[in-house]
Amino acid sequence: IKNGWFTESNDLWPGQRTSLEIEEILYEGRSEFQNIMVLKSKSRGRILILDGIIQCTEHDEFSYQEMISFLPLCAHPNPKKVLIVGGGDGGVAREIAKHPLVEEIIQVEIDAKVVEVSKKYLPFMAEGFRSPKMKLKICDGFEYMRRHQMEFDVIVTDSSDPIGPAVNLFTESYFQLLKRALKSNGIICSQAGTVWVGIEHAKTTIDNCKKHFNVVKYALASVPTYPTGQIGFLLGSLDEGNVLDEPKNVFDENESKEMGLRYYNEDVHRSAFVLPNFVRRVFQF
Ligand code: AAT
Repeated sequence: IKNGWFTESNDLWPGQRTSLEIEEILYEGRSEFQNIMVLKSKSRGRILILDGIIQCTEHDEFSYQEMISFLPLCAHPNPKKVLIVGGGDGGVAREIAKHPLVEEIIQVEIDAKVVEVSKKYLPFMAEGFRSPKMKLKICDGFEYMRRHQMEFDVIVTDSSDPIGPAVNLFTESYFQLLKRALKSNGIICSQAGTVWVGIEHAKTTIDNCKKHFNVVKYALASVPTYPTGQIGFLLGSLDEGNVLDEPKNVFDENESKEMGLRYYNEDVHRSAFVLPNFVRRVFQF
């Protein structure tokens, strides 16, 4: 933070920075795993920052949290039991708990301090932890996965970028563990970077996933405060017949309003998988 502006810079997106004007530092501290900051910005509400990287801002988090949750949930005919890996702010849990077919949510977050800070300073996201469907476990997602088999309908990996504790969550062995932890028609969805810078990282993650999943697709959403203003999601299905881009359960406008959906709808679902030529060519879709 310098002269009232926070600047995000990282080697994953070299040569560019995102800056937001700050009104107040609400929290700053260190956990066992990372540096944690909550700032109040002038134009984007409150911001959660881990190791200098923006995880979400109050004004645009709904785009990311709805899409990473409802793309896999609605691609599945009957998502009863869901696992979330990461997502310490609670935003993904908040979204998944809204789905009427979901009965049970297990969340595995590595850092208890992120949860504690989010409950205090980001209550509009942390409300996810209050759902009666929710069970929160504090441990490494990779380690948790080793101990679970044939258990989940959907697994959402709401992970930090591939640095620090999240590196493992993009590897081939992680996708192998995900496959084992899923039921036979299970679906996964992972945060998978941006196509505008470092597209080769997304390509590597897709290739790792393709080694273990029959259907692999990539979907796009816009999130103005993430690097390049855009983020992609990797979806994988064990069921060969599931094309993933066709929602199985749909919500009409009234239901969407009641659920507080501001970004996701069935047309957005289909269109998210439509990729520009340069992306298709790199991913070989
Ligand atoms: N909900 C949007 C914000 C995130 S949060 C990513 C979370 O993943 C953090 O809470 C972090 O502590 C957790 N995490 C990291 N590694 C692991 C692990 N190995 N096991 C479990 N949880 C982990 C994502 C932001 C994306 C940013 C895009 N630039």
